[in-house]
Amino acid sequence: MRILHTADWHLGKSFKNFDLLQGQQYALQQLTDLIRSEKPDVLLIAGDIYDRSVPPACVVELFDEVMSEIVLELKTPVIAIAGNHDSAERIDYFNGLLQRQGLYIFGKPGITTPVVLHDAHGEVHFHPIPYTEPTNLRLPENDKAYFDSHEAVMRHLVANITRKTSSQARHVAVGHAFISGGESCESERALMSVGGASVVPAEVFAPFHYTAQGHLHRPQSFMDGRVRYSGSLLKYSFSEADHQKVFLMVEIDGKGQIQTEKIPIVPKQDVRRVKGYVRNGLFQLAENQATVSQDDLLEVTLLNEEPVINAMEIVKRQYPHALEVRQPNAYRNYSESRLSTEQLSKMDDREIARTFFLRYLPDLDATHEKIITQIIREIQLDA
Ligand SMILES: [Mn+2]
Repeated sequence: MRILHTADWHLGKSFKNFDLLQGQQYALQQLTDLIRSEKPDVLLIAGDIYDRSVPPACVVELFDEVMSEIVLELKTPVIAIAGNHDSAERIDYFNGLLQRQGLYIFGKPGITTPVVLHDAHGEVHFHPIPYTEPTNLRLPENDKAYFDSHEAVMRHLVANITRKTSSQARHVAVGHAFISGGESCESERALMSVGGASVVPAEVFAPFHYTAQGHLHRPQSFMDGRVRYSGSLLKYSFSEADHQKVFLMVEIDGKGQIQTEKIPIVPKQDVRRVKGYVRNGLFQLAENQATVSQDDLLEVTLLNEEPVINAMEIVKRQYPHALEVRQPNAYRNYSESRLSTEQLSKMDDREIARTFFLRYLPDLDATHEKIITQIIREIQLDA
């Protein structure tokens, strides 16, 4: 059986106020094309379908369109779970009706009846384990107390599942957890945990032939590749600039052995970190930098050793999608040349202003000085 594994779509996410919906649509078009050409037996979405618990209507519409195409038109069943960004209750709406069409979407925890699919070797049981906060689930032995860690919750949920599993079938879990030793990045919202740890050891998923995980946005694997993160649909922070985002094609054979293939996702606009200078009011990339597309979403580090005023505006003239401009060297000399409180107390407002402007505008002339004096006088009159 061929299983297509994806996660962390975060539909509706914006990045530094830049709306990513078109980029998400572009990536999902690649997904539907892939399903059309490769005809996998099932698509798994391991949580964080949406970026927020109440996504805007246009975002729900995109998900609706993509699901209709995959499930109704391409006749490929989808098994999806809620992640920590999704609302468990909302994701669960119409669950019963949708299942009849082949869209299995689970929000609430504690499901012990698997979704059963067949191939030439027999049954494959898919076990959805939607994201659960430890404080959302009461202890079985004491219904007034809650679980105190993600590991305890996951061990409990997996034990409930394995108690009922058939040894004849092959088993695939779909989860959304932070696995111990996993590499995280800036766009994953920390998991809720009360005192206890938020991480879950990979061994907890040992009973399954394969576990399709969501939550960590870098593709990575554990336990000889039997527990895997597909990673997110797009790069959602500059800390992911070096990631290659993928869809995972997972082949499970008759014995439950796994083979995986990474299918790269081509971004509509890449997210990159670049270095450069502003000289004579123009931005230029540092010499060792690879070429940058006008469309790329950029974090720009200026190497100038003096502060650049309006740096963002200057960079954007060349790269309209610069989302952040950093100036780590600009204030390096600042503390040495800084005036002491004592020095400042001896200066009048005009002198302080003049010293400040001279730092940034070395060619301050008499006209500028006159304007500064005029403004200070007006402020003093107002006060
Ligand atoms: Mn996520």
